[in-house]
Amino acid sequence: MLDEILDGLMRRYQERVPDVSAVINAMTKEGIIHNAADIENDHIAFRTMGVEHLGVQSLEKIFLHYGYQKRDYYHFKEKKLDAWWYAPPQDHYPRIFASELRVKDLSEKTQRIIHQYIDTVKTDPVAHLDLNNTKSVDNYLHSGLWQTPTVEDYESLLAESEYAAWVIFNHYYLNHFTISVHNLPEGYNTMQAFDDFLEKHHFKLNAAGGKIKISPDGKLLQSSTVAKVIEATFADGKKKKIAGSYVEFAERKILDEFKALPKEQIRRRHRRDGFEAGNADKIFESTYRSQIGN
Ligand code: OOG
Ligand code: NI
Repeated sequence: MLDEILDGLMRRYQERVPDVSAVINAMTKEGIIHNAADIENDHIAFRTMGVEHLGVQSLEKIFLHYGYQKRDYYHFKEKKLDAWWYAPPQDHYPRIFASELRVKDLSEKTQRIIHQYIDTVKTDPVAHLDLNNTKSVDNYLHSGLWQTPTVEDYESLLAESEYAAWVIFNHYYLNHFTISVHNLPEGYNTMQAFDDFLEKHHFKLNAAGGKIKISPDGKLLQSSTVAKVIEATFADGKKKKIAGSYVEFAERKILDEFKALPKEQIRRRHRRDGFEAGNADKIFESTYRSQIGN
């Protein structure tokens, strides 16, 4: 059942983000993998509006129902975001990183614009879902929760919070999936080696804070492509090129106490788990104008 929900998320995401297929094709052509099924999905990420009825406490109910466990909390002061990560019920499922915008911390004007859209949602939509019905969950995750914004509103939001603008337009569409690089063949199994491969194939990487984001313990390394620019149609029929979604890459190094284990015995629990606020802060910028060059 969880498989159906994750497959549905990945299918729409792959349709919307050409870099997904492009990266998988490049990896297959190079002989790094046989096919997409060989890729370990490290985590997927969602963005939400942090208000009553919406936000992480609403969305998380879906994943808690399917056996995910809530783990650490992260705060992003400048970006006015909160986030949590969730451990999957089994190792072959991706972790989840879910963030929400602290709407109350924004200017009055921005709050007014946001509420103009989201106030049509009067109660927690997830509370009304039959969570055992994978079809209705899948539908929910791909439904427009509120009306498509006008270009003017979108641009006003963009000026104060790029995240706010992204969520108002994209709703809960998957923000990214993440390829684990540490289990790839030799020559591609470090973040640097994988980034070299990506750049050789002309993928543009998010350079905020450097292309490779490294946790203070040195054990979680992350990179991401810059979001694909999509031609979006707004409420008034006006079109504008805006940020869509992106692809992320992660290398999780083996924890010191398991360094001596033979390679074939290494499992997820032997590697650095969780996330890192300093890395995440820069990865958020994969959809920012400063990175997509829009
Ligand atoms: C999430 C950014 C953070 C990570 O792995 O730390 C992140 C986002 O852009 O919504 O993905
Ligand atoms: Ni991520």
